[in-house]
Amino acid sequence: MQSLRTILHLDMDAFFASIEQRDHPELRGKPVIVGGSIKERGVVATCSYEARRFGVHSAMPTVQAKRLCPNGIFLPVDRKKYVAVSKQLFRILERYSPVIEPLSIDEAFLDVTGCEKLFGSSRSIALQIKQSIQRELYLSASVGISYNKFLAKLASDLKKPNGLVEIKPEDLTRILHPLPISRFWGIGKKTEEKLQRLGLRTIGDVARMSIESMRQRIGSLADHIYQLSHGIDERPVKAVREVKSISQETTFATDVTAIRVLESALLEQVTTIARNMRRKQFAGKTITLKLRFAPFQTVTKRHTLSFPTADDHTLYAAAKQLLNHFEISGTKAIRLIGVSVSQFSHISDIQQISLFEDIHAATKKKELAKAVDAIKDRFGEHILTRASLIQKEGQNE
Ligand code: TTP
Ligand code: MG
Repeated sequence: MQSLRTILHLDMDAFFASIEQRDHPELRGKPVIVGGSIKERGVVATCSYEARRFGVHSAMPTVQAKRLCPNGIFLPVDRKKYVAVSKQLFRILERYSPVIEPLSIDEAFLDVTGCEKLFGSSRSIALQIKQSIQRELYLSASVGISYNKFLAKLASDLKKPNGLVEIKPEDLTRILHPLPISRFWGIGKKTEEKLQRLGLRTIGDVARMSIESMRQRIGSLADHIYQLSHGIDERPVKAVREVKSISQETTFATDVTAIRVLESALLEQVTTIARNMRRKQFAGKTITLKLRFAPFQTVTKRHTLSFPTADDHTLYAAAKQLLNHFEISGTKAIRLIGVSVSQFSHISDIQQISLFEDIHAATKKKELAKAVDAIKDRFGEHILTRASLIQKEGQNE
């Protein structure tokens, strides 16, 4: 049974060419071709719909485009400008849903499930987005609406340019099944060829096959393709928000004065944060410690390391040092402790490990952290606990 979701897929129309037509009114209504030059054996990045009538399309050598459309207006790619417009586009989309998955410079999925109360029906949300883009950017977009990603993406392409198409469950046989198998989204050319060799031409042909014979003929991909042919696609819209920091906080049931209890809480928090960072492939430089003294005085201290890390030990050592700076004497009661790590880099960008670390030991530690993460992923967060945490739990008894 599929969960009920409402997903929009938005794709700008002739993106680079439309921006040029917007900025140069004399180009409107004309065949505009944006791409590399003939001299440099360039290819077409895109072209206006007027140029498409001549058979020009993306990735075609510009020399061939010139032959097909000799009176076309050929322009170079002004990538900086298009990236700036793309940023403005995504700012508009963010007003309508926090769950946005960009697919390219001019294309995104939006999960708008539950946004109906705020903005009206999914069709009305799509219309509002299209209108905002038109009013603010003077550009047109095509939007597809459906209950999953595959169908929403398909829908946005059905009435380009300036389209708005919704695919409902009852439309499957009418809209989906007559389409050629090249419209399956996310399957490679090889699989497509395999399906062709089986004599399957349309998505409907696939839907009518028995799943057993599909499995025999194309192996492990059979189930996925079969599901798509029946309009089933459970892939979620994956929001990529810029993560600026990862933090953890603990509010104690009773105010705490013992440093060991604070340290244990801190270790647990840092371990969780570090694991989360490794999962996201992040390494962070700045560690911020937050303490709330009873009744409600909150103080923070931060430290920036000379190198980014996702290592539990290094992060914990830094956090503990910050805690020591507070000189908790056992008299001041603490209600809340929290820690956050920020100033992230992507792990793949970090070539160097700390000069002060033994490389072998560092690798070992990383391997250990990876193994622990894998176990926790399988069995849950609380399966492995560090010795000092167990000690803390023992003390509490
Ligand atoms: P697309 O969305 O594929 O194309 P488009 O927006 O120009 O036209 P459509 O109305 O069919 O959506 O790609 C978006 C931009 O990405 C496009 O304007 C130019 C660039 N691009 C390339 O540079 N090379 C390519 O091969 C393709 C397909 C796109
Ligand atoms: Mg586009």
